Amino acid sequence: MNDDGSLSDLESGCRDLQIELLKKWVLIIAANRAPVTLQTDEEGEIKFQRSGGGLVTALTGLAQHVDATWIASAVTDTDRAWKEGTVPLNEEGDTIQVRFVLPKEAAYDMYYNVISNPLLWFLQHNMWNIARAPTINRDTWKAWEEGYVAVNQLFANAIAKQVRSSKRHALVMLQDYQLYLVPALLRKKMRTRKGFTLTHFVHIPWPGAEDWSILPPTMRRQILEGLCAVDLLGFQTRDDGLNFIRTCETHLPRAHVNYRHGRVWFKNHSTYVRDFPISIDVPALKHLAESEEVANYREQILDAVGDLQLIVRIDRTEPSKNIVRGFQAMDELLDLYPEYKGKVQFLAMLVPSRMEVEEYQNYLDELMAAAGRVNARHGESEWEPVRVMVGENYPRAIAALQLYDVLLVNSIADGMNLVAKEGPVVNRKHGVVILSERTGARQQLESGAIVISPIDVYATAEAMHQALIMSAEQREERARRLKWMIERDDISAWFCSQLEKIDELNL
Ligand code: GDG
Repeated sequence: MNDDGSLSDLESGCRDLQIELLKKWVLIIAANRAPVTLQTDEEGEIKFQRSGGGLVTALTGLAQHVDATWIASAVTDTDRAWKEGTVPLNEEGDTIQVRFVLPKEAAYDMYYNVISNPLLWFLQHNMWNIARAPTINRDTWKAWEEGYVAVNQLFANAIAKQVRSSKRHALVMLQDYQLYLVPALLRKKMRTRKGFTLTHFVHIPWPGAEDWSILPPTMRRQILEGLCAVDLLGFQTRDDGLNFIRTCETHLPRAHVNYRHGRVWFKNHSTYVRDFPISIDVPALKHLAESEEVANYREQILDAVGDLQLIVRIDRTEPSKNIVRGFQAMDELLDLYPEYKGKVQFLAMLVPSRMEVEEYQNYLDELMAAAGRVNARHGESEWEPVRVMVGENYPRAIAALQLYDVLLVNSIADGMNLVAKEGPVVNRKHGVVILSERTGARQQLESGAIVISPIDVYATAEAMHQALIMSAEQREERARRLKWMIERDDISAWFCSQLEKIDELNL
């Protein structure tokens, strides 16, 4: 916004393009999760609660100009019973059509809890220790065929139906690693290249070609053939895109690639490969940060922490977030600089994640033990160095982000990491961000953060020390820079740059 509250030229130019394009076309988004959660209340009425996630927000405000449908998996009985309909996005009356695909529970379980997580997620975050795991056996193949392939087919069928039901050209935007097979299945089903433009955005890292070699050739080929049916394939970073091209060159013999132009040709179809770093909804985040609810949590945290310096992390209980090494770094910090005892508090706010998967259950135990170890080694009667809060509470997480002196983001691998973008926008103390070099966020935020190797616990402890003693001027200069960069490229810019690319490439 300009000072007078009007949209800047760039924003309004982009908004015009979005409206112009989307007025002529219909928009179909397909993602594993819906933009809302449905719950049946005591009277038996269905209540909609908007889920987080930037894409929904990017659409809000445009929704009045756009004929948009969101296709997702039904997860609960309420989803299954409801099937499809119009869903409110905000109080201003913007709506979106939501349509569920209805996999059988067993199929969904295999697609989600065996193949998507952990097999693909672990592969793409370099977390398999292949001397021991994964082991692909009959059950995995069954999960592939009857889970992953089957659910992807359901998505392709639902999208095809939606495309056919519209007289206008459709822009189909697929999201993430659960839906890698959909593009090829959809093309097969439609039997024509006309009538729709197909994009896919991969939210998680795309590792090197050699990492993909741990998958059996059939699975790998199906994934790559799937993605090579897309018109515009988006990744979080340039490196992810280059890794994808290299993976096709290595593992898809009939593909032709061009690195300079970011293109892959396969079976008479060309795919453009580009990076679109995802971001956050800055105005919505600021609005929440100003709320009374967040203010109350802020008071609670301040009461508990007093005038201690605060190191904060906010994550899902997810091995790729590297929470255990974060605690080990705190341990190392207190060994190296005992003067911090009683002066610094590490606050970890953790959201339980994927508790159906064994690796995640074990990781929660492991990280609690690691926190306990630091407290047992360094704690004093009035002071516990590490506090862990486990539970889902977004407003409380935002309150913690307002108060950090140091924000620790030390993921082993991370597509982007939105916490690294939320922190500098809401923080009130010119806090310092410690950022893993293996996050997508590094591509944009490197110059305002202290960058570390996530494996190096010693360097992480030294980075914490450097951040804790940094001069007020330096803190302010870095914090301002980060905030400026994040506010400039928020979620609307992410959405818009994809539409601009589609327009520019005439897709
Ligand atoms: C994947 C990729 C990529 C925090 N506490 C709660 C809560 N949060 C919010 C955070 C943040 C979001 O959840 C987590 O986003 P991340 O980007 O950190 O991580 P992933 O969940 O792994 O997301 C990632 C992202 O997709 C987008 O493309 O950046 O690399 O792995 O906004 O503040 N949300 C809720 N309750 C909480 O208690 N609902």
